[in-house]
Amino acid sequence: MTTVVTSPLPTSDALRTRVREAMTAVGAQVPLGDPNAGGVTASSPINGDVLFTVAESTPDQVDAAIAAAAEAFATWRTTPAPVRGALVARLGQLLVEHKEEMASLVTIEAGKITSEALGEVQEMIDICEFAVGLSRQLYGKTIASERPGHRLMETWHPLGVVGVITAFNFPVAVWAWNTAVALVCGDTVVWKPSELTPLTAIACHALLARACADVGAPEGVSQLVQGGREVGERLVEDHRVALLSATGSVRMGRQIGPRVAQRFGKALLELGGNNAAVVTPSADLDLAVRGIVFSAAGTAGQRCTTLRRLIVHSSIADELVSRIVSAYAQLPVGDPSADGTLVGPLIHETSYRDMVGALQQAAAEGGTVVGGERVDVGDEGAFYVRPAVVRMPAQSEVVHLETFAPILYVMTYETLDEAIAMNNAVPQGLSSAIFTLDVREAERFLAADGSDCGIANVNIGTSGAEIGGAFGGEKETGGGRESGSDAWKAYMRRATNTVNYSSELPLAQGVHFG
Ligand code: UN1
Repeated sequence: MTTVVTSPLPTSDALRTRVREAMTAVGAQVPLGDPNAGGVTASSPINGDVLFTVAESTPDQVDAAIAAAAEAFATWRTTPAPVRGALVARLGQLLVEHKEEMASLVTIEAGKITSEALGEVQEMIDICEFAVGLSRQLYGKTIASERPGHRLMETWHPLGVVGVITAFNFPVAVWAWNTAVALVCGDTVVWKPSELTPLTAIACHALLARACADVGAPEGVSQLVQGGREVGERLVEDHRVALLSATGSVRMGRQIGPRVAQRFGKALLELGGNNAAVVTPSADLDLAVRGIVFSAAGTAGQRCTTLRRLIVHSSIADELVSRIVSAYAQLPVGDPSADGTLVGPLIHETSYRDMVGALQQAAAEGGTVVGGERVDVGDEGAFYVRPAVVRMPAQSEVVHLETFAPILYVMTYETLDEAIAMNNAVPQGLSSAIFTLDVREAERFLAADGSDCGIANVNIGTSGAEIGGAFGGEKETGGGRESGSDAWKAYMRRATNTVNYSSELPLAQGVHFG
């Protein structure tokens, strides 16, 4: 039996009060409209109600935001990188000071449980720290020249205005991955957050504006525009946007990628995932169950890194599934802001309908569904579900789809080759994992003919990556890399420089000319 931990849910008035308190604490001055006014509606999946409205950016405002970012770029790009780092350091400090208020906004707008919302803000703090260090390490290479008296090197320079389009499920961290790195790289940013999370965006932006004022950086380095597809399209089409970094569905990426390429802009795409974990006979099942349950049911299945497919050796499948099912039965579902809740709401009704549709299709394709029911929280407008485990006879059509909800499809395998082939058989290639205590199996999974994903883990789940690594995936996931490692290179332009300090002019490749 699932325990619903909170009844009744907080009222809309209580949620509005929490929003006002958090916004005031972070210094966000933006007036929030009446829930019935037009514009971008700020609702909460906690109870499904519209809490406020936020003005949608007009085409002129989007144009002005891009122009202001382009203007700020002219001075920001020549500001020394460690000085740019000081801005990001200040942003990081402000995030530390306001961690709880920011997390509370994430919980209200995205429905994340408190611990995960705090984790998301921590992810912002972490990337700020990383970017500050990076601000002293934007290094190029010196390469041995084939010519005497010549120096051959690479230098990295700021790229320009970076357009950032983010999704509802990581309403603040993904902005921070892009913005912290872009700012130290000398770029300026125009951000279009998800229409579902306008408030967290206003709060982030207010903190960055404060950081700019505190360190004397031009406020124009960061711009916020609000709205839906049309607003995003302006960023996609505008030649002043040198890099468009977009997180969202494969469908969205298919539209954005070619259009940015058409104008020879750069695109960094972080699209869907359909992540699998392979569990081999040698696996530590206690550890595997914990990793699987967090990855599959955490964030109510709404991470792009969520574990959606379990590929388990036939000899341990029954035991593993029964342990997962009993762990699921103990997951408290309900108000994400209440202590003890582990599974919060789906973002909206469409998500719930998609989940119902996928489970029906899975059953039609021969699947056995456990869980997946809607949980009654006493509010018709909110969509809470029990995470579902579905035993599938094979990896059929529905398993190839990414349904943004807590559905874990379980399939069995006999040989590791077969398991790896199943891992790689979906169109997306974001994250993957293997649970094994056999070093040969682990290494095989990570090898060139192993997992084809951008992330491949051993003995941890598919979600919850640290910021220090590059984040992103292959195939329909879009190929982009954000966050740590050398992902910064996507935010800069590279120049190859050859300096001749001799008094001769030897040509490369031994060419003689005159
Ligand atoms: C996303 O869902 O778009 O690895 C990002 C994770 C998080 C980021 C997820 N650090 O699950």
